[in-house]
Amino acid sequence: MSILDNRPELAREVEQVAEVAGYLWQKGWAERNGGNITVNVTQHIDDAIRAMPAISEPRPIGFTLPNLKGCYFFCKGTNKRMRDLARWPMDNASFIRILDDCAHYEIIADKPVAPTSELPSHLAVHNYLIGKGSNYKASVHTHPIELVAMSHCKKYLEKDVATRLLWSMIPETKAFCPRGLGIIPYQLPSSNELAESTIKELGDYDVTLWEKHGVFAVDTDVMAAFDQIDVLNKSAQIYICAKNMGFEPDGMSDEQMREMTVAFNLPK
Ligand code: 2HA
Ligand code: ZN
Repeated sequence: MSILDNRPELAREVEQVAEVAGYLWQKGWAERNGGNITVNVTQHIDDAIRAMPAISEPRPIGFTLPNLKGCYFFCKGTNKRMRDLARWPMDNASFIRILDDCAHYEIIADKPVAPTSELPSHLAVHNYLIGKGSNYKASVHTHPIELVAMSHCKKYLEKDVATRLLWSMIPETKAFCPRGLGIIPYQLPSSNELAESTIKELGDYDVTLWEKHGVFAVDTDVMAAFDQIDVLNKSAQIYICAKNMGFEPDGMSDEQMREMTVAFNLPK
């Protein structure tokens, strides 16, 4: 028996997570247990799921997150590998229920796989998204090689320097990542400080770059969050490829960027 039996919409969410997990591994962005994914699946939860007994004790989230009352999430497991999540999603992730105190969660299915070490930051982000009435349901954290490499240089950590550079490498980047790349100065992984600074930047950006660590992206679903990271990292690869050929790429001119922005009706 699985929670996914006779629940095609929920099963589809899990399939999408598994598909993205496979991409993250194939791209070399998910060494060992690197990265995590959480999806707010509350819209697919029925009364039978609400009545399901917990298969773990209540565990503290670390924050009180009032907008998550009654919410359910599908979360990659801590210490689990993306490449395993791709093949066996229900052995490497679990569904959790947020308890009414909004400060604890419990695992409900299928197996008692403890959620990601970044659960506090992921849940705090979901709490923030719900609070602002967003339709975003998925968050993805991963370690894209070229973007992380760029985050080791102070120049690219100045506000919107990397955004402008990456947008100018290929016209589609601004079209498909119109809010650009927010920058989060280095913080300890899994820390509340990292969660808090990520949330601040998500007011202006869908994708944030954690200095010397990785990216954290949000979007309507897991595939869309992955696509934004993929598009940005592709631009980073083009930039680095040009540098490796021995020249500084010109990038699209300001005029070409303006033309694009108008033609695709993008934010300034
Ligand atoms: O969960 O990438 O930052 C593995 C990580 C933590
Ligand atoms: Zn990480």
